[in-house]
Amino acid sequence: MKTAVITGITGQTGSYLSEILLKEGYKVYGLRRRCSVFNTERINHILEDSHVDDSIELVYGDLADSSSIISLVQDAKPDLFFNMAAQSHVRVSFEIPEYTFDIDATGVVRCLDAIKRYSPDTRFVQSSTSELYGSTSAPQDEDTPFHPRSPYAAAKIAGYWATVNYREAYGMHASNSISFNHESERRGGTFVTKKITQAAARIKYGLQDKLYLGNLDARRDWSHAKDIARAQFMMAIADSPADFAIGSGESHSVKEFLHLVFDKVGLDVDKHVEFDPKYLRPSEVDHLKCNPAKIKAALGWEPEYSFDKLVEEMVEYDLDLARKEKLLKDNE
Ligand code: NAP
Ligand code: F7E
Repeated sequence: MKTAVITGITGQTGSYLSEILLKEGYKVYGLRRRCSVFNTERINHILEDSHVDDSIELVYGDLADSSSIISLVQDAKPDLFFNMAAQSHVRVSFEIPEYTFDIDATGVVRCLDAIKRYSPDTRFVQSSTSELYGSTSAPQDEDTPFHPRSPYAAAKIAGYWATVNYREAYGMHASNSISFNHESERRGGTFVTKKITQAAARIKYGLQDKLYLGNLDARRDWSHAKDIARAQFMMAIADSPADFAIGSGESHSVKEFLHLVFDKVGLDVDKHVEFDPKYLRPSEVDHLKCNPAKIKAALGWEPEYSFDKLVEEMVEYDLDLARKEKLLKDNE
C-alpha cells in the first residue's frame, strides 16, 4: 500500500491534504502535537471513518523533537512526506522569533535529514511561502528575488534553501511549494480572512458588535486551501522535483475583502470596524500576487475556486455557526 506522512495534519491545509491522499489510496500517518485539549477538530470526520480500515494513523511528535520524526520515518518508510507543520503566524513570529526559527527552519532540516538517513527514496514537499518575497514588488514567481520581512519569513527561507540543498546534494525528490495565502472555512481564527468572516457573521446575529483590525491596505493573493493542497500533491507525484509558486494570480486588499464580506451579510463597515494598532507588524509585506505560469504549464494545475466563491463559502459557513450559537444562547 502507498504511504504518506503529513506533519501539521491537524492544521488547515494538512487536513485537506489528508483527504486528498486518502482518496488516492494512501495510508496516511499524521504527526500531531500533544495538546491539553482535543486538537483534531479539522480531521475528526476522517478519523471516524478510519476506525473501520486504519487508513489514517496519528502519531505524537513535534518538529522540535528529532527522535519522533526519525521514528516516524523509520516505521512508515513513506512514499511521500509533506511538511505542513509550522509556527505559521507572521505577527506572532515577532514575539517568539527563536521558537519560530526552531520549528520553521531547523524543523525542516530535522525532517530532511531523517529522510536522507532512513528512507532516501521518500519524496518530500516543504510548505514554503510567498512571505519569502516580502518587499519585492508584485507579481512574484520562481525567479523573483526574496526579501523576508519577518522572523517567520526569515526562518522559512532557511527551510526553503535546506530543501533545495538536500535535492542538489543528495539527489532527493524534494520540492518547495511557494504557496501564496490560502484560506477556507477551516482557517484559524487569528488570520485576517477568518477573523473578518467570523466577526461579520457574529455581528449579524447580535453576538458581538465590533471588529478590531490593523493594516487594511496590504494586498494578498488569496486561494482556497483545497486548491493549494491539490497542487502540493501534484508536486509530490511529479516525475521530477521542483519549486513552484502557487497562487491564483489575483490580488485584493484587506479592505476589499472586508467590504465584500460586510456587503454579503448586509452590514455597514463604518459602524462596526475599528482600527487597533496592536495588529500592526514591525515590518509589513505590502503586496503579494502570484504568477502561477510555471505550475500551470508543468503540472497542468488550475485552481477550482474563484476569489468570490472562496469568500462566499467562508461567509456561509460562519453564518451557519453564528446562527447555531445564537440558538443555543437563546435557549440557555
Ligand atoms: P496552520 O493551520 O497554522 O497549521 C499548522 C500545523 O502545524 C498545525 O497542525 C499545528 O499543530 C502544527 N504545528 C505547529 N507547530 C508544530 C510543532 N512544533 N510540531 C509539530 N506540529 C506543529 O497552518 P496552515 O494554514 O495549514 O499552513 C500549513 C503550512 O503551510 C504551514 O507550514 C504554513 O507555514 C505554510 N503556509 C501557509 C500559508 C497559508 O496561507 N495558509 C501560505 C504559505 C505557507 P496544532 O494543530 O497542534 O497547532
Ligand atoms: O494577514 C493584515 C496583516 O495574518 C494578512 C500565513 O498563512 O499567509 C499568511 O500570512 C494581512 C497582513 O496572513 C489584521 O497586517 C490587518 O498584511 O491573515 P494574515 P499573512 O501575514 O499574509 C502567508 C503566505 C503565510 O505563509 C502565513 O503562514 O492582513 N491585517 N488586520 C491583519 N492580520 C491579522 N492576522 N489580524 C488582523 O487583525
